[in-house]
Amino acid sequence: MDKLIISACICGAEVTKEQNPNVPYTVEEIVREAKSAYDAGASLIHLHVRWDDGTPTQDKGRFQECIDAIRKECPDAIIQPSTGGAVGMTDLERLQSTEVVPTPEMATLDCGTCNFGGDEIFVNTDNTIVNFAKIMQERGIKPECEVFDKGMIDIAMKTAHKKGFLPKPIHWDFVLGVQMSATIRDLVYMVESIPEGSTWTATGLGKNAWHIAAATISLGGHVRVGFEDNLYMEKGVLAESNGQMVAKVVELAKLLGREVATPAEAREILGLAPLK
Ligand code: KMH
Ligand code: ZN
Repeated sequence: MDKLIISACICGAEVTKEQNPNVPYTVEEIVREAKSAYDAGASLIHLHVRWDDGTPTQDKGRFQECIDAIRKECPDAIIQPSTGGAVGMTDLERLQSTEVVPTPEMATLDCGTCNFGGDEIFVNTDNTIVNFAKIMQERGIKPECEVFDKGMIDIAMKTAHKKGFLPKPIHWDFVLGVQMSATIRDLVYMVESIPEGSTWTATGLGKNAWHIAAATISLGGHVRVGFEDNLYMEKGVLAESNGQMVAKVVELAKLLGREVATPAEAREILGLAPLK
């Protein structure tokens, strides 16, 4: 079994300080949260950014500022900007996060449209998926395919992969508990549905975070945790930082006998070039 890559989704676009005062908005807060996760054992930072008032943005300048500042504190972390942004953003807005310098090693590729609660719909048409994958390929960015249900695996394969813009081995992130439920059965179904040779990460929204993390560690996948997906350490106990959540995953890994990957080892597992 590969060593365990821990991804920290430190900020997200939807969660607020009203829900947990430790959710970061400003550049300083985003750096604080990235560093807490990195120091605790995360090798990958999945990044959304906000304006100081908490409004989500895909502004290229804001991404550049945050990534430059994170890089100073977490020199070898894999920084993976979101191209999902927030519900309602245009494709052009969303793609700005791939235009920072130097070009990101990875970025997310959302592989289908899904319900995001209430009247919110996160739109990713087949053409969007193909276009994003093509641009990432041209820029040398490795996609992490965000799949919110099994159908999105099929969509990714019959669109971007079939057209040659999403070559194997593909890296997937199973986001469970948004539109698909988040049982162990769901997780196993997703794992058994991806092409051979793939690598995968899983995350469970809210209360699903910890059983999905434990099962993922046991099944040989990689784990994502952080404020984007969950605000609690356990029922009724708010997380103080992303680092606290990463530390809980490190502890679970230790209990289950799985070693945690360094950023260099994570790059090797994901097929990324070593850091120069
Ligand atoms: N905030 C969601 C609408 C991603 O980062 O690519 C999209 C999202 C997925 O979080
Ligand atoms: Zn995200």
